[in-house]
This record gives sequence, structure tokens and C-alpha cells, in this order.
Amino acid sequence: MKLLKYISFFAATILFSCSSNDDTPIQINETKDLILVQEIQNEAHSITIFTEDGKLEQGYNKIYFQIKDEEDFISNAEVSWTPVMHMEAMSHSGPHSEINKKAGTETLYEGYIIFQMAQNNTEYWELDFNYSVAGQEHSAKDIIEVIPTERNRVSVFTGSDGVRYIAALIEPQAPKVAVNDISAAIFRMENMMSFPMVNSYTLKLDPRMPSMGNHSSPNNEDLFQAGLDDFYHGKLSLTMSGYWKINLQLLNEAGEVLKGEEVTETNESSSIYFEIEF
Ligand SMILES: [Cu+2]
Repeated sequence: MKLLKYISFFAATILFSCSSNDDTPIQINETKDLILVQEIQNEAHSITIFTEDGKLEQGYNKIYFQIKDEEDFISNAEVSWTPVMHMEAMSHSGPHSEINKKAGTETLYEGYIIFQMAQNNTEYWELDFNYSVAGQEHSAKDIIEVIPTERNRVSVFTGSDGVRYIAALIEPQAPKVAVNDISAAIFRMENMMSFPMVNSYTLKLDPRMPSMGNHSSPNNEDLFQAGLDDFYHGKLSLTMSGYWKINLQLLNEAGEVLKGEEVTETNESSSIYFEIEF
């Protein structure tokens, strides 16, 4: 009789935990490959921010978030965001995408931000959200942590045309000994808060291994906008693992070099580059 009681207790427990799981299947499914970065709250909602590795770093960051009230996920918000770096002498933003709902999900919003600088002891980034839910305007903001990267994934420079540019490496995220797909985004700095994407340029690449006589690799292809998206796409050939310096030259639509130098016997590296180590 006692045994039967135990069994029915277990059965009830299992039944209960199954039905309580059913209340939150969306959360479990839609963020299961992501890691929580931070939660930002206001009077009505909490915004939970995720990335693939749980970090925000200098350079390109693909970012996901959910908005929820006390009970439920908000799946139909119109959202915009602005990253702002508060520096000692001034504040500025960085290149950032619009926000879209991730295809095939109910609760996940997605976008990207390029942090052209990391935080330091006295200067920090803040992320501001503005959004509307059923015609009601809301905002939320908080300080975020933007850590420096060991290798250079973003380059900020002034072109021979006097324009300030930002070039950010997007992929490869996991480089291999192979011909890798490489992509990058290029922006110009219109002012401290506005960074439109630059179109119809060329980003020439010349990957080198400085530790091994500065050797290059065959079958690289320069980066162009291929028409699939606004990013620049090319091929990056890595013939062995280790540290590679990806020397760059930025050319405008007329083919004029705006920044960067060819690598030669006497010139070991370009003044603009990305770095990869794997
Ligand atoms: Cu800054």
C-alpha cells in the first residue's frame, strides 16, 4: 500500500513537471544554442540579450534578444537600438543594423553591432532600446560590457578621400586549413552617431604568416558586395594553422586605393589589416 502511494506520488510529479515544461517550450527551443549576456529591465519588460558565446567584444557582434513582461514573451514589438560609447571627452555610437525578428522564431529578435573600441577603466558602452508594443512606446537602457579582443577584428582609419572608415571582419568565425569564406562590413563615419554602410567598394586581401618568412597563400579572392546582402564577400586561403595577418587595401568604385599598401619584399605589412589565429 505504501509502495502504491510512492508510485502515485512519482506519477504525479512526472505529470506535473511535464505540464510545467509545456508552459515554456519557446524559451527552451529558441535560445538553446545561445548564451545569456545580460538582462535589461524597465517598468514593464525585461530584455534578455544573448550571443553565441555569451560575450560582447570589440568588432562585429551578432546579437539576439527576447522581450518579456511578467507572463509572456512579446513577439510583435517594433524595436530600434543605439549603442553609445561614453568617452572622457565625448560620446559616440558605432555601426549597427536594424532589428528583425529571427526567421522561424516566435520570440527572438536579431541584429548586429560593431563596437569599434572596447571599454576601458574610465570609458564604457551603453545600449539603448526604443520599442513599441501595441502602440505603446517603451525604452530601456543599461551599461554593457564590451571586452577587447586579442586579435584585430576591426579597423578604423581615414581614407585618402578624407573620410573616416570602419571595416569589420564577420567570418570566418571558425577558420580552418582550407579556402574559407570571408566576409566583412564597411561603414563610413558620417558623424558621431551615424555610420552608413559603404557600397560598391573593393576590399583587397593578402594574408601572410609573419613568423614564417611572411609567406602568403594561393587562391584568395578579394571582397566584393555579392548582392546577397550588404556585406563584402571573398575567399581566404589558410594553408596551415597559426597566426595570419590579413593585409587589406580599400578601393573605391573607381578602383582608387583609399587606404592600405601592397605587401612587398621591402614592405612587410599594410597599415590596415585583420588578424586570425587558430
Ligand atoms: Cu570610443
